[in-house]
Amino acid sequence: MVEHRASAVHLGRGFWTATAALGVLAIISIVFWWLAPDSLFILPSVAAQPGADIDSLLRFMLASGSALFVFVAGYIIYFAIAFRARPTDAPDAIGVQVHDNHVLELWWTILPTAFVVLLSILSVKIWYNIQLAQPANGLVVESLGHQWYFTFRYPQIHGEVTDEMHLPQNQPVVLNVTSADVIHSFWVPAFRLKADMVPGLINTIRFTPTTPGRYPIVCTEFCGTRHGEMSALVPGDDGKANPGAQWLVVDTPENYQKWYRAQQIAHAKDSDALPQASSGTVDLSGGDAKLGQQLFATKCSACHAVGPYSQRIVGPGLKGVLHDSSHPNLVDGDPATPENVAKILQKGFTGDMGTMPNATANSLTDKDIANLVAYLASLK
Ligand code: HEC
Ligand SMILES: [Cu+2]
Repeated sequence: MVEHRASAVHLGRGFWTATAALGVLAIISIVFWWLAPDSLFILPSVAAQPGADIDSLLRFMLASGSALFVFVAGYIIYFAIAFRARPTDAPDAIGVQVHDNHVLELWWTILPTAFVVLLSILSVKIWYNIQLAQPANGLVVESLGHQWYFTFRYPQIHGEVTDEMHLPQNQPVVLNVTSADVIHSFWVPAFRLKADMVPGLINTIRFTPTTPGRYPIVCTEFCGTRHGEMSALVPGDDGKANPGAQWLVVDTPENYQKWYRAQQIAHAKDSDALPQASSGTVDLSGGDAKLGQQLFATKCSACHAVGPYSQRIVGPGLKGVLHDSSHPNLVDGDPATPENVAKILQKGFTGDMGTMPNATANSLTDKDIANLVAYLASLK
Protein backbone atom coordinates (compact mmCIF):
# COMPACT_ATOMS: atom_id res chain seq x y z
CA MET A 1 0.00 0.00 0.00
CA VAL A 2 1.26 3.47 -0.88
CA GLU A 3 1.83 5.81 2.04
CA HIS A 4 0.42 9.27 1.60
CA ARG A 5 3.56 11.02 2.73
CA ALA A 6 4.09 14.76 2.29
CA SER A 7 7.28 15.36 0.40
CA ALA A 8 8.25 18.99 -0.12
CA VAL A 9 10.06 20.45 2.84
CA HIS A 10 8.63 23.91 3.28
CA LEU A 11 7.99 26.04 6.33
CA GLY A 12 4.45 27.13 5.57
CA ARG A 13 3.23 30.36 4.10
CA GLY A 14 3.22 32.47 7.26
CA PHE A 15 6.60 31.34 8.66
CA TRP A 16 8.54 34.59 8.26
CA THR A 17 5.58 36.68 9.41
CA ALA A 18 5.28 34.49 12.51
CA THR A 19 9.04 34.72 13.10
CA ALA A 20 8.93 38.52 12.90
CA ALA A 21 5.99 38.61 15.34
CA LEU A 22 7.83 36.30 17.77
CA GLY A 23 10.96 38.46 17.44
CA VAL A 24 8.97 41.51 18.49
CA LEU A 25 7.44 39.60 21.44
CA ALA A 26 10.90 38.37 22.47
CA ILE A 27 12.29 41.91 22.43
CA ILE A 28 9.33 43.12 24.49
CA SER A 29 9.92 40.39 27.09
CA ILE A 30 13.64 41.23 27.28
CA VAL A 31 12.91 44.92 27.76
CA PHE A 32 10.25 44.04 30.34
CA TRP A 33 12.65 42.06 32.55
CA TRP A 34 15.39 44.59 32.13
CA LEU A 35 13.19 47.45 33.30
CA ALA A 36 11.03 45.60 35.85
CA PRO A 37 11.13 47.35 39.26
CA ASP A 38 12.72 45.47 42.20
CA SER A 39 9.29 45.37 43.84
CA LEU A 40 8.19 42.89 41.16
CA PHE A 41 10.64 40.44 42.74
CA ILE A 42 9.24 41.35 46.19
CA LEU A 43 12.68 42.70 47.09
CA PRO A 44 13.81 46.09 48.34
CA SER A 45 16.19 48.15 46.19
CA VAL A 46 19.63 46.63 46.16
CA ALA A 47 22.21 48.34 48.43
CA ALA A 48 25.41 46.31 48.08
CA GLN A 49 27.75 44.52 45.74
CA PRO A 50 27.70 41.77 44.57
CA GLY A 51 23.97 42.09 45.26
CA ALA A 52 23.58 44.33 42.21
CA ASP A 53 25.44 41.73 40.10
CA ILE A 54 23.11 39.04 41.43
CA ASP A 55 20.12 41.14 40.36
CA SER A 56 21.61 41.67 36.92
CA LEU A 57 22.23 37.94 36.55
CA LEU A 58 18.65 37.21 37.60
CA ARG A 59 17.33 39.72 35.07
CA PHE A 60 19.58 38.32 32.35
CA MET A 61 18.32 34.79 33.04
CA LEU A 62 14.70 35.89 33.06
CA ALA A 63 15.15 37.95 29.88
CA SER A 64 16.96 35.25 27.91
CA GLY A 65 14.70 32.52 29.31
CA SER A 66 11.53 34.31 28.31
CA ALA A 67 12.86 35.21 24.84
CA LEU A 68 13.67 31.53 24.33
CA PHE A 69 10.27 30.55 25.66
CA VAL A 70 8.53 32.94 23.25
CA PHE A 71 10.22 31.26 20.25
CA VAL A 72 9.76 27.66 21.40
CA ALA A 73 6.11 28.07 22.41
CA GLY A 74 5.41 30.35 19.42
CA TYR A 75 6.77 27.86 16.86
CA ILE A 76 4.91 24.96 18.47
CA ILE A 77 1.69 26.90 18.04
CA TYR A 78 2.60 28.13 14.54
CA PHE A 79 3.54 24.68 13.21
CA ALA A 80 0.52 23.06 14.84
CA ILE A 81 -1.68 25.44 12.87
CA ALA A 82 0.32 25.58 9.60
CA PHE A 83 0.63 21.80 9.31
CA ARG A 84 -2.70 20.76 10.81
CA ALA A 85 -4.60 17.89 9.12
CA ARG A 86 -6.86 19.16 6.32
CA PRO A 87 -10.20 17.63 5.28
CA THR A 88 -8.64 16.95 1.85
CA ASP A 89 -5.80 14.85 3.30
CA ALA A 90 -5.92 11.11 2.91
CA PRO A 91 -6.96 9.36 6.16
CA ASP A 92 -3.49 7.79 6.55
CA ALA A 93 -1.48 10.92 5.64
CA ILE A 94 1.63 11.59 7.74
CA GLY A 95 3.92 14.62 7.80
CA VAL A 96 7.43 15.05 6.47
CA GLN A 97 9.84 12.71 8.27
CA VAL A 98 13.19 14.39 8.94
CA HIS A 99 16.16 12.29 10.10
CA ASP A 100 19.82 12.95 10.62
CA ASN A 101 19.94 16.62 9.84
CA HIS A 102 23.51 17.16 10.97
CA VAL A 103 23.56 20.89 10.49
CA LEU A 104 20.48 21.28 12.68
CA GLU A 105 21.85 18.90 15.34
CA LEU A 106 25.14 20.73 15.44
CA TRP A 107 23.45 24.05 16.09
CA TRP A 108 21.04 22.80 18.70
CA THR A 109 24.00 21.38 20.58
CA ILE A 110 26.35 24.33 20.22
CA LEU A 111 23.89 27.10 21.10
CA PRO A 112 22.52 25.68 24.40
CA THR A 113 26.01 24.58 25.47
CA ALA A 114 27.42 28.03 24.84
CA PHE A 115 24.53 29.55 26.75
CA VAL A 116 24.98 27.28 29.78
CA VAL A 117 28.73 27.95 29.80
CA LEU A 118 28.04 31.69 29.72
CA LEU A 119 25.64 31.37 32.67
CA SER A 120 28.18 29.37 34.66
CA ILE A 121 30.91 31.93 34.04
CA LEU A 122 28.65 34.75 35.23
CA SER A 123 27.51 32.80 38.33
CA VAL A 124 30.95 31.56 39.32
CA LYS A 125 32.28 35.10 39.12
CA ILE A 126 29.68 36.27 41.66
CA TRP A 127 30.12 33.19 43.80
CA TYR A 128 33.88 33.77 43.88
CA ASN A 129 33.40 37.36 45.04
CA ILE A 130 31.14 36.23 47.89
CA GLN A 131 33.03 33.12 48.99
CA LEU A 132 36.71 33.42 48.14
CA ALA A 133 37.87 36.90 47.16
CA GLN A 134 40.30 38.46 49.64
CA PRO A 135 39.68 42.21 49.58
CA ALA A 136 42.92 44.01 50.48
CA ASN A 137 41.35 46.48 52.92
CA GLY A 138 38.43 44.35 54.07
CA LEU A 139 36.71 45.18 57.35
CA VAL A 140 36.38 41.92 59.27
CA VAL A 141 33.14 41.76 61.28
CA GLU A 142 31.41 38.92 63.06
CA SER A 143 27.77 38.27 63.70
CA LEU A 144 26.44 35.70 66.15
CA GLY A 145 22.93 34.30 66.21
CA HIS A 146 21.34 33.92 69.62
CA GLN A 147 17.88 32.85 70.69
CA TRP A 148 16.47 35.35 69.67
CA TYR A 149 18.64 38.20 68.50
CA PHE A 150 21.84 38.93 66.63
CA THR A 151 25.02 40.35 68.09
CA PHE A 152 28.00 41.86 66.28
CA ARG A 153 31.71 41.91 66.95
CA TYR A 154 34.18 44.44 65.60
CA PRO A 155 37.95 44.64 65.71
CA GLN A 156 39.01 46.63 68.80
CA ILE A 157 35.57 46.87 70.33
CA HIS A 158 35.24 44.78 73.47
CA GLY A 159 32.42 42.31 73.77
CA GLU A 160 29.40 42.29 71.51
CA VAL A 161 27.53 45.18 69.95
CA THR A 162 23.90 44.36 70.53
CA ASP A 163 21.66 47.04 69.09
CA GLU A 164 22.54 47.78 65.47
CA MET A 165 25.12 46.64 63.01
CA HIS A 166 26.90 49.56 61.37
CA LEU A 167 29.06 49.32 58.26
CA PRO A 168 30.83 52.03 56.26
CA GLN A 169 29.75 52.76 52.71
CA ASN A 170 31.97 51.49 49.88
CA GLN A 171 34.31 49.49 52.11
CA PRO A 172 34.63 45.76 51.41
CA VAL A 173 33.36 43.70 54.35
CA VAL A 174 34.33 40.18 55.35
CA LEU A 175 31.49 38.93 57.53
CA ASN A 176 32.02 35.79 59.61
CA VAL A 177 28.85 34.34 61.05
CA THR A 178 28.22 31.63 63.60
CA SER A 179 25.73 30.81 66.34
CA ALA A 180 25.79 30.73 70.13
CA ASP A 181 23.01 28.14 70.40
CA VAL A 182 20.92 26.67 67.56
CA ILE A 183 21.07 27.16 63.80
CA HIS A 184 20.05 30.63 62.64
CA SER A 185 20.51 32.26 59.27
CA PHE A 186 21.66 35.78 58.56
CA TRP A 187 19.82 37.51 55.73
CA VAL A 188 19.85 41.10 54.55
CA PRO A 189 17.29 41.24 51.74
CA ALA A 190 18.65 44.57 50.45
CA PHE A 191 22.09 42.95 50.05
CA ARG A 192 20.73 39.73 48.43
CA LEU A 193 23.00 37.77 50.77
CA LYS A 194 22.31 35.01 53.22
CA ALA A 195 24.55 32.86 55.39
CA ASP A 196 23.67 30.04 57.76
CA MET A 197 24.74 30.56 61.38
CA VAL A 198 25.72 27.13 62.61
CA PRO A 199 27.06 26.45 66.11
CA GLY A 200 30.71 25.37 65.91
CA LEU A 201 31.06 26.44 62.30
CA ILE A 202 32.07 29.80 60.87
CA ASN A 203 30.59 30.80 57.52
CA THR A 204 32.03 33.73 55.66
CA ILE A 205 30.50 36.07 53.12
CA ARG A 206 32.02 39.10 51.45
CA PHE A 207 30.29 42.17 50.16
CA THR A 208 30.54 45.93 49.84
CA PRO A 209 27.66 48.12 51.05
CA THR A 210 27.04 50.81 48.44
CA THR A 211 24.08 52.88 49.64
CA PRO A 212 23.73 54.52 53.08
CA GLY A 213 20.49 53.59 54.82
CA ARG A 214 18.83 51.28 57.35
CA TYR A 215 18.23 47.73 56.22
CA PRO A 216 16.36 44.99 58.08
CA ILE A 217 18.28 41.88 59.14
CA VAL A 218 16.17 38.73 59.08
CA CYS A 219 16.74 35.29 60.57
CA THR A 220 15.68 32.79 57.91
CA GLU A 221 16.13 29.52 59.78
CA PHE A 222 13.44 28.46 62.22
CA CYS A 223 15.26 28.71 65.55
CA GLY A 224 12.61 28.29 68.24
CA THR A 225 9.38 29.81 69.44
CA ARG A 226 10.40 33.44 69.04
CA HIS A 227 12.15 33.01 65.69
CA GLY A 228 9.73 35.51 64.16
CA GLU A 229 11.11 38.22 66.42
CA MET A 230 14.48 37.99 64.70
CA SER A 231 13.11 39.92 61.78
CA ALA A 232 13.08 43.68 61.48
CA LEU A 233 10.43 43.19 58.78
CA VAL A 234 7.83 41.88 61.22
CA PRO A 235 6.22 44.22 63.75
CA GLY A 236 5.99 43.11 67.38
CA ASP A 237 2.77 42.21 69.19
CA ASP A 238 2.18 45.85 70.10
CA GLY A 239 2.74 46.98 66.51
CA LYS A 240 6.08 48.51 67.53
CA ALA A 241 9.48 47.20 66.56
CA ASN A 242 10.37 43.70 67.72
CA PRO A 243 12.76 43.52 70.66
CA GLY A 244 14.95 41.05 68.79
CA ALA A 245 14.69 42.91 65.50
CA GLN A 246 17.97 44.36 64.35
CA TRP A 247 18.94 46.68 61.56
CA LEU A 248 22.02 47.00 59.49
CA VAL A 249 22.94 50.65 59.10
CA VAL A 250 25.19 51.65 56.23
CA ASP A 251 26.88 54.93 57.17
CA THR A 252 29.03 57.38 55.30
CA PRO A 253 32.65 56.78 56.34
CA GLU A 254 32.59 59.84 58.67
CA ASN A 255 29.41 58.73 60.45
CA TYR A 256 30.74 55.21 60.70
CA GLN A 257 33.91 56.47 62.39
CA LYS A 258 31.81 58.41 64.90
CA TRP A 259 29.68 55.38 65.67
CA TYR A 260 32.72 53.11 65.90
CA ARG A 261 34.49 55.46 68.31
CA ALA A 262 31.38 55.74 70.49
CA GLN A 263 31.10 51.95 70.62
CA GLN A 264 34.78 51.62 71.49
CA ILE A 265 34.29 54.01 74.39
CA ALA A 266 31.03 52.42 75.51
CA HIS A 267 32.71 48.99 75.57
CA ALA A 268 36.07 50.18 76.87
CA LYS A 269 37.76 48.56 79.85
CA ASP A 270 40.16 50.27 82.23
CA SER A 271 42.99 48.28 80.78
CA ASP A 272 42.35 49.46 77.24
CA ALA A 273 45.15 51.17 75.43
CA LEU A 274 42.64 53.48 73.82
CA PRO A 275 43.72 56.99 73.03
CA GLN A 276 42.85 58.73 76.29
CA ALA A 277 40.17 61.38 76.22
CA SER A 278 42.27 63.03 78.93
CA SER A 279 45.92 62.60 79.88
CA GLY A 280 48.59 64.52 81.74
CA THR A 281 47.65 66.74 84.65
CA VAL A 282 44.23 68.32 84.44
CA ASP A 283 44.11 72.07 84.91
CA LEU A 284 41.42 72.58 87.54
CA SER A 285 41.28 76.38 87.44
CA GLY A 286 38.10 77.83 86.00
CA GLY A 287 35.99 74.73 86.76
CA ASP A 288 32.29 75.58 86.51
CA ALA A 289 30.24 73.90 89.25
CA LYS A 290 26.95 74.55 87.41
CA LEU A 291 28.13 72.72 84.26
CA GLY A 292 29.64 70.06 86.50
CA GLN A 293 26.24 69.49 88.10
CA GLN A 294 24.64 68.94 84.68
CA LEU A 295 27.40 66.50 83.69
CA PHE A 296 27.04 64.68 86.96
CA ALA A 297 23.32 64.16 86.32
CA THR A 298 23.96 62.56 82.92
CA LYS A 299 27.26 60.72 83.49
CA CYS A 300 27.62 59.88 87.14
CA SER A 301 24.26 59.71 88.89
CA ALA A 302 23.61 56.16 87.66
CA CYS A 303 26.45 55.01 89.93
CA HIS A 304 26.77 57.76 92.54
CA ALA A 305 24.30 59.37 94.93
CA VAL A 306 24.79 62.95 96.12
CA GLY A 307 24.74 61.72 99.71
CA PRO A 308 27.05 60.42 102.43
CA TYR A 309 29.86 57.99 101.57
CA SER A 310 27.79 55.05 102.89
CA GLN A 311 24.88 55.79 100.55
CA ARG A 312 26.10 53.49 97.88
CA ILE A 313 24.59 52.84 94.42
CA VAL A 314 27.41 51.22 92.47
CA GLY A 315 30.07 53.57 93.78
CA PRO A 316 29.98 55.49 97.07
CA GLY A 317 27.93 58.62 97.82
CA LEU A 318 29.97 61.67 96.85
CA LYS A 319 28.52 64.53 98.85
CA GLY A 320 31.37 64.55 101.32
CA VAL A 321 34.15 63.38 99.04
CA LEU A 322 36.14 66.57 99.60
CA HIS A 323 34.68 67.67 102.95
CA ASP A 324 34.03 64.64 105.14
CA SER A 325 36.66 64.53 107.91
CA SER A 326 35.81 60.89 108.66
CA HIS A 327 36.84 60.10 105.07
CA PRO A 328 40.24 61.74 104.67
CA ASN A 329 41.43 59.43 101.90
CA LEU A 330 39.92 58.51 98.55
CA VAL A 331 39.22 54.93 97.58
CA ASP A 332 42.66 54.66 96.00
CA GLY A 333 44.29 55.64 99.29
CA ASP A 334 45.36 59.12 98.23
CA PRO A 335 44.37 62.15 100.33
CA ALA A 336 41.00 63.67 99.39
CA THR A 337 42.19 66.68 97.41
CA PRO A 338 40.69 68.15 94.21
CA GLU A 339 43.79 67.04 92.27
CA ASN A 340 43.45 63.46 93.45
CA VAL A 341 39.71 63.38 92.66
CA ALA A 342 40.61 64.64 89.19
CA LYS A 343 43.12 61.80 88.89
CA ILE A 344 40.43 59.21 89.71
CA LEU A 345 38.10 60.78 87.12
CA GLN A 346 40.91 60.71 84.61
CA LYS A 347 42.41 57.27 85.16
CA GLY A 348 39.52 55.39 86.73
CA PHE A 349 40.01 53.03 89.64
CA THR A 350 39.12 49.44 90.44
CA GLY A 351 38.80 48.59 94.15
CA ASP A 352 36.59 46.69 96.58
CA MET A 353 33.37 48.24 95.32
CA GLY A 354 33.98 47.68 91.65
CA THR A 355 35.19 49.78 88.78
CA MET A 356 35.13 53.51 88.47
CA PRO A 357 35.40 54.00 84.67
CA ASN A 358 38.17 56.22 83.31
CA ALA A 359 37.71 59.47 81.38
CA THR A 360 37.71 57.66 78.05
CA ALA A 361 34.97 55.28 79.11
CA ASN A 362 32.95 58.13 80.62
CA SER A 363 33.92 60.32 77.63
CA LEU A 364 35.12 63.22 79.75
CA THR A 365 37.35 66.00 78.46
CA ASP A 366 39.77 67.85 80.74
CA LYS A 367 37.24 70.70 80.88
CA ASP A 368 34.53 68.23 81.97
CA ILE A 369 36.79 66.94 84.73
CA ALA A 370 37.52 70.48 85.97
CA ASN A 371 33.78 71.23 85.99
CA LEU A 372 32.98 68.01 87.84
CA VAL A 373 35.64 68.61 90.48
CA ALA A 374 34.33 72.16 90.96
CA TYR A 375 30.86 70.72 91.44
CA LEU A 376 32.04 68.08 93.93
CA ALA A 377 33.97 70.77 95.81
CA SER A 378 30.82 72.90 96.01
CA LEU A 379 28.83 70.17 97.77
CA LYS A 380 28.61 70.72 101.51
C1 HEC B 1 29.69 52.45 86.28
C2 HEC B 1 29.54 53.10 87.56
C3 HEC B 1 30.24 54.41 87.79
C4 HEC B 1 30.13 55.57 87.07
C5 HEC B 1 29.35 55.80 85.80
C6 HEC B 1 30.92 56.54 87.79
N1 HEC B 1 31.50 55.99 88.87
FE1 HEC B 1 32.67 56.95 90.21
N2 HEC B 1 33.00 55.21 91.17
C7 HEC B 1 32.40 54.00 90.88
C8 HEC B 1 32.86 52.99 91.79
C9 HEC B 1 32.44 51.52 91.79
C10 HEC B 1 33.76 53.62 92.65
C11 HEC B 1 34.53 53.00 93.78
C12 HEC B 1 35.64 52.09 93.27
C13 HEC B 1 36.19 51.26 94.37
O1 HEC B 1 36.78 51.83 95.26
O2 HEC B 1 36.01 50.05 94.29
C14 HEC B 1 33.81 55.01 92.24
C15 HEC B 1 34.58 55.99 92.85
C16 HEC B 1 34.51 57.33 92.60
C17 HEC B 1 35.20 58.35 93.32
C18 HEC B 1 36.07 58.15 94.53
C19 HEC B 1 35.17 58.26 95.72
C20 HEC B 1 35.88 58.18 97.02
O3 HEC B 1 35.22 58.40 98.03
O4 HEC B 1 37.10 57.93 97.03
C21 HEC B 1 34.86 59.54 92.76
C22 HEC B 1 35.32 60.92 93.18
C23 HEC B 1 33.97 59.26 91.67
N3 HEC B 1 33.78 57.90 91.58
C24 HEC B 1 33.42 60.21 90.83
C25 HEC B 1 32.65 59.91 89.73
C26 HEC B 1 32.17 60.91 88.81
C27 HEC B 1 32.36 62.41 88.95
C28 HEC B 1 31.50 60.24 87.83
C29 HEC B 1 30.84 60.83 86.60
C30 HEC B 1 31.76 61.33 85.62
C31 HEC B 1 31.57 58.83 88.14
N4 HEC B 1 32.28 58.68 89.31
C32 HEC B 1 31.01 57.86 87.38
C33 HEC B 1 31.49 53.77 89.85
C34 HEC B 1 31.12 54.68 88.90
CU1 LIG C 1 17.14 32.78 64.54
